[in-house]
Amino acid sequence: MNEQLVSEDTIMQDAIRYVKEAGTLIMNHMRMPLQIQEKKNGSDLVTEVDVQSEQFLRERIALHYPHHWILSEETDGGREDSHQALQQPPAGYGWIIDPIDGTINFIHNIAHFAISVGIVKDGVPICGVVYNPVTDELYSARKQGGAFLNGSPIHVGREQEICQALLATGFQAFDWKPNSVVVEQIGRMTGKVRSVRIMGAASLDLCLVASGRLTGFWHDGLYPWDVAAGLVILQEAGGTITNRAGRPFELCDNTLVSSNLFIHNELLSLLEGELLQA
Ligand code: 2AM
Ligand code: CA
Repeated sequence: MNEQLVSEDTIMQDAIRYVKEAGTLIMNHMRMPLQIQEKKNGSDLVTEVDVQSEQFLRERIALHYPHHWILSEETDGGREDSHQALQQPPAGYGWIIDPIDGTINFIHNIAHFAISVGIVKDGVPICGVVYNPVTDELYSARKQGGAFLNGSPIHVGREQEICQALLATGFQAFDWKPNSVVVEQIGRMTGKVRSVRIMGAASLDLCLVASGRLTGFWHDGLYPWDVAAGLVILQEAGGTITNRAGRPFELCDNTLVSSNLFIHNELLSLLEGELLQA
């Protein structure tokens, strides 16, 4: 097949197929003994299942789309420049993969982890697929094509007031410490928003905002593979995603603030005054 002639709809359907197959691979390892390795510390972990899921996805993509580039956590995450890899993204189509987002949840048998596959064209995210193989929930979106959960359209929530907002955030692995900026941020939210959750899988958390279960999600220090798919799904569901300065979110940004749009400015204001720059 001439891949130049393949439609984006076909690419999207293939992404869904590969992600579901990776989900089966992961489920076959659940509740089995795992080989767990520390990457940088005891909160930054990888299992052989992360690696197998990634290899599987990379092989599938390389076989069917040999001219598309791939950026994935376990292959590219060790590079010092990986966070900035997309500041000048390669031309053409690229796949940005997290083979298991929410690895700590996976290790602890908590059903909140996902395979996340985002597709970009000339640096612009155009498709996103996020699949939780335990709940069998598959979120998908194509730019200007709407967002879906298992094929049904989804939309962000209607909460207009910050006091009605259920938010989520999370810790980057190295920021799990007593004086963490996240602890201070959560402190700012107390008494002002309905509550704050720490669910542990950024791609899925973005999809929870997209489907109106959460009102907003913020997180510092994420990588392109945590975000590329959820970004498209959230935007197609009517949500907004910026950095903490309020500018449109870019994949190499170090801060992320997402919401149903109505509460966005108030959320940014609550987060204002932080030490970290966007
Ligand atoms: P992971 O499970 O793939 O590591 C937890 O708040 C969220 O942040 C998860 O999506 C987690 O992804 C991500 N995260 C935390 N530390 C990370 C790191 N060092 N590299 C990549 N993603 C990280
Ligand atoms: Ca991961």
